Amino acid sequence: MPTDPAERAAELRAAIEEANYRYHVLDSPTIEDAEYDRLLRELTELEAAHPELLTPDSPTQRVGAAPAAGFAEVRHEVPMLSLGNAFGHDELREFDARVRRGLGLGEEDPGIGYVCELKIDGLAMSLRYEGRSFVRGATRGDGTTGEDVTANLRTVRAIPLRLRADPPGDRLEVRGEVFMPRGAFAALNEGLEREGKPLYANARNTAAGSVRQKDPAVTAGRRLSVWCYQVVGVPGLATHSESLALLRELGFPVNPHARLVTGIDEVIAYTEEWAEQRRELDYETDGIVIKVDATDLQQRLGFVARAPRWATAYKFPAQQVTTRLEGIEVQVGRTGTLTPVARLTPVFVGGTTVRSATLHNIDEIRRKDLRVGDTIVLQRAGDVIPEVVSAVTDARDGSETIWQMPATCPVCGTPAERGEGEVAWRCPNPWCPAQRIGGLLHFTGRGGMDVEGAGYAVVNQLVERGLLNEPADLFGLSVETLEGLDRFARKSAENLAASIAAARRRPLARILNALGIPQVGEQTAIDLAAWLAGQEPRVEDEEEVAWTRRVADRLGAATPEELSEVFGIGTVVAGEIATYFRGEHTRDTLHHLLDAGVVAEAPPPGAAAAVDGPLKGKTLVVTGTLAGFSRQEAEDAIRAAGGHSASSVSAKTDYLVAGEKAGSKLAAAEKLGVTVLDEEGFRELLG
Ligand code: 3B8
Repeated sequence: MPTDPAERAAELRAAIEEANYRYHVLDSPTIEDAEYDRLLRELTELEAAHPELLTPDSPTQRVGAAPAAGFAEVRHEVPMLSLGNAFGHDELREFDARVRRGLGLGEEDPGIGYVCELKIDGLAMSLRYEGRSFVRGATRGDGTTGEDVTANLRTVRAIPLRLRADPPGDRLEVRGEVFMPRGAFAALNEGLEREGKPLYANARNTAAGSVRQKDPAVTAGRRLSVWCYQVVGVPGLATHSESLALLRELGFPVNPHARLVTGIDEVIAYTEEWAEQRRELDYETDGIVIKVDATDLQQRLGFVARAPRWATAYKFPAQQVTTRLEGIEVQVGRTGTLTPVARLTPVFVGGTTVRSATLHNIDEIRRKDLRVGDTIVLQRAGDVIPEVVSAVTDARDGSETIWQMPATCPVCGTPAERGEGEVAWRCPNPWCPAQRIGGLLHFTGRGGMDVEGAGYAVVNQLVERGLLNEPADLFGLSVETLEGLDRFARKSAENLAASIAAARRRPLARILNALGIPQVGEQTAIDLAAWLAGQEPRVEDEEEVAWTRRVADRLGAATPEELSEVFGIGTVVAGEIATYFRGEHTRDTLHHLLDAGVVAEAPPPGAAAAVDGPLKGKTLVVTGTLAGFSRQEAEDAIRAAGGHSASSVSAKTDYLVAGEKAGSKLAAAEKLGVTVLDEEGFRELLG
């Protein structure tokens, strides 16, 4: 053993890196866990005794300090796109036909070389290396801007902190999917169960939460892993297969089941092979990714909207199971909407244990003729929320009962109302506790002030104890108070207090969205913020506090006429917004927030300027389910193309994009003569 500490440190690092590589990349561990821990401990001690030997890419540096503020934004130089979807083999053949047509190939030409990969149900990440060192890890975010989660990703042992070989060029970006292995997820839930704590619903969301939480030590305990599948910006790679080989050489874990095949029939055979076999893997997959292998062909095919034309994601068919409808409960939302929710005998479907599923509204229950006590068919496809498909009428024995919507709000007892032509019943009582809790949760939620750790359990307790009556109260909660909550220890109370403190300053649009102004969703909040910033530009050197006050005053004085001039706001909504800000209750709410030290970040200059694109100046509404886009993706695609995504159909709407099960919005569009597009038409419009 060398006596020179520098030499010994190098030796230990090499041994630890080798062990990691053998474990995560080669899947053939050569040393015991105990030996690994011993090496790591020796290196830690050595570095403590000789701090000059410490390097940022040392394996001891996986668990570092939490970033002081929230996660910094990261702009992806090359956008992180998403994949189009193919459901069923016919759609796979259509994908192949599009590829061949795009390349000008005829029937007689040979099959395309495709790489088939398992589609890992995790989170897309970007990993950046300078020289051989891991320097930055970021989430996909909206594809253009993600979050810097380097400190958390360093704890993922499958991510090499140092490369095994020099990368081509001095900078390298690798993309891959971070996930929580089934085994790690099960172990985590078993631990929680023993402690009597609530369980996590599924591995993917738990992995997402683990990557986005504040303390790297917590992430380290979650045993996340990664499969890498893409190299960005390395010239001279002729095929995707070569990229995968390069990734392996550099020391990245590349899924061993990727396969190069020829022609779509072989792709289909691969999907069949994995449809069942995938259940034996220690990680969840929700489909197969198919990529044109040749890089020059990829370049010729290019991109549509925000997805490459040279790749697609085949989604495994939805899993269906049967279970029993034990009862129907009514939930009261933030706006008072009463939503019937099915209480089910728990079943495992699509990677999650499902205990409840929304039934949307009473009309839906009648249409499907669902009765309490029925055996029902439940379906869950990919990341889609579980859906009650139908009742198994043959299984009825006569004991089933027809359910009635309660006449009163189950929370406050106020008689429920249903507006003319509306499907939903509502609780009209603005003081209903359910609405208050819903409103507060909206305030603390992701699209709002994003207070990590202020979920239902916490908000509900705070409201019940009279500690949280209105949004501003949140900012007055002390660590001591929080420590008194059920299941709170000093550390969790401190963490929550820190995330509350961090939430004091948020972009103006997010604050506006957080308020839960009637009819104002994410997009309208963005438009309103841009307008306000134009009306009340922040003067150079002006404190944000002062600017926030000016903006609040301006809002309080806004007339319906002015508001209806704001891009994207119609006259009806303008009236509601003006009434809301004139209300005494709103004024109090805002003043209390300002007094509690809430400040708005000014939108960046030019935020209001429309993006140039095929949808510039157009307003679109998306309704129903689209096969190839989630709702968020469709709205992002509209904004990226310069368009405006609104939530309700009006005379100002240029297009309604109607997917499966489009309902009242489709009817409204037809009545107003608004052009209705199907998904295909929408894609064409996006160019
Ligand atoms: C291009 C290629 C997105 C992806 C991609 O296992 C692109 O390749 C992508 F725009 O999202 N979840 C994979 C997986 C995901 C993607 C991918 N390959 N294996 C996955």
